[in-house]
Amino acid sequence: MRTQVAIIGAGPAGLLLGQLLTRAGIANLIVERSSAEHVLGRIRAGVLEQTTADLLDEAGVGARMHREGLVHEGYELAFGGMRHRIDLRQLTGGKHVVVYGQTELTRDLMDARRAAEAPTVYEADDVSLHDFDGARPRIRYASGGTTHELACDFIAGCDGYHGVSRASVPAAALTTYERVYPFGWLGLLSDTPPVAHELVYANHERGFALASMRSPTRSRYYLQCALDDHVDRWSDEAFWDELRRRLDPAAAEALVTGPSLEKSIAPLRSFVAEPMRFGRLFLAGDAAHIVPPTGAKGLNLAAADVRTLARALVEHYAERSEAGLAAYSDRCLRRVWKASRFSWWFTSLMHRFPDGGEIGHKLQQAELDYLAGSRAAQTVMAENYVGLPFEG
Ligand code: RFL
Ligand code: PHB
Repeated sequence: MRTQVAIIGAGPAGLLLGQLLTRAGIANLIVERSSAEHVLGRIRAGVLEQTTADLLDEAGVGARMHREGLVHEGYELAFGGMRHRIDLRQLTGGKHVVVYGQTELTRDLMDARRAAEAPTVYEADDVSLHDFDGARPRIRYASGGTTHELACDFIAGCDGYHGVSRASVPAAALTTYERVYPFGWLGLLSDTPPVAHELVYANHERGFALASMRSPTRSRYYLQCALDDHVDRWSDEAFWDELRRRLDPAAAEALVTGPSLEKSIAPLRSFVAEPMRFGRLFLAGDAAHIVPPTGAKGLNLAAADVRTLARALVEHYAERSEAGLAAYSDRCLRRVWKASRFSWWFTSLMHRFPDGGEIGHKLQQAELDYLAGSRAAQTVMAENYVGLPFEG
């Protein structure tokens, strides 16, 4: 068996890369460890930068996002019992974000892939990568009780933080940078109207809270929790009570509660692996980097990597040029580090740190107060939140 680009992982990075390559006439095969249902069952990102939305259009999968996605021109910061609006449109010269769930985006990409009859192997076991430091890379995987080998020109490692791609690179060839935060996020999804029209990020002495949404009738809320906490310890009632305490009084009053559809805890981490290319293996998305979700950047960075990789591969096949492939890692990492910095900063500003003490909380309050009164500070925040422009 042979293809041009073997893609490991059918998350948003792998599916979007596959779609862009298929449209450009470049043969690709995706191998995914889980089932399609499992991939769709993971409740994750909700906020798309305008550049990500534009890329979905370019990939021909933007129609439902335009119909059902919610355009947000601002969001609110809650602290000290009040809410302060960050006006994205005014502060960035007309930019916005789109609230559209990762589940929906993944479903659109899966549908497009099926319609294009591009091959995906779900429930692939024992995926392994070979000879990617030479001219003839191969991948091997087991499916339906048989071992398959696939020769290819390039391998795209889109298999997330725990995937096999990054782990296959010799340790000495990668430098990794990591910070694990001393708390997690407990998320709850419910078929209740969102508490506000826009997202509310709350800094409270009991911990961070986020009010987000998936649609006018479906809400997504998060609470900062301890690292060793467990979902079983949180009844729906306990979740709603704690959320009410952390939101401003007006939001707490307006909150509509209901049974949870899903509850899960995610740890928070900053992680970057450098470089993002090793021979003919290219890492993209969470396989190469993780950001804490506070800045809503993870999915957007995955899309930005894929944009750069797809352009480089198209250029390679059309013009026999190595320039884009050679520049891939540096180009991506410049954006990755800026998004990592923003995500770290926003996380540090909004969460209660166990060892931060009272002074930590006071300093956060001062910075939030400054932010609320300074257009310059708000502009910095807004231009990072909507997504920095692409360079080159
Ligand atoms: P994924 O989505 O993890 O997909 C990787 C795929 O690879 C498969 N895989 C393998 N396949 C074959 N062989 C192996 N050995 C394999 N090992 C793994 C996996 O099964 C999976 O299907 O990575 P990808 O595609 O890079 O996409 C990244 C995004 O999913 C992630 O960055 C975002 O979800 C992060 N994120 C957010 N990003 C945003 O831009 N905006 C947000 O609002 C936002 N909110 C969030 C988030 C992530 C969260 N959690 C749970 C970490 C909120 C949360 C709570
Ligand atoms: C979400 O809706 O899941 C979401 C929104 C904004 C974030 C993180 C997660 O910063």
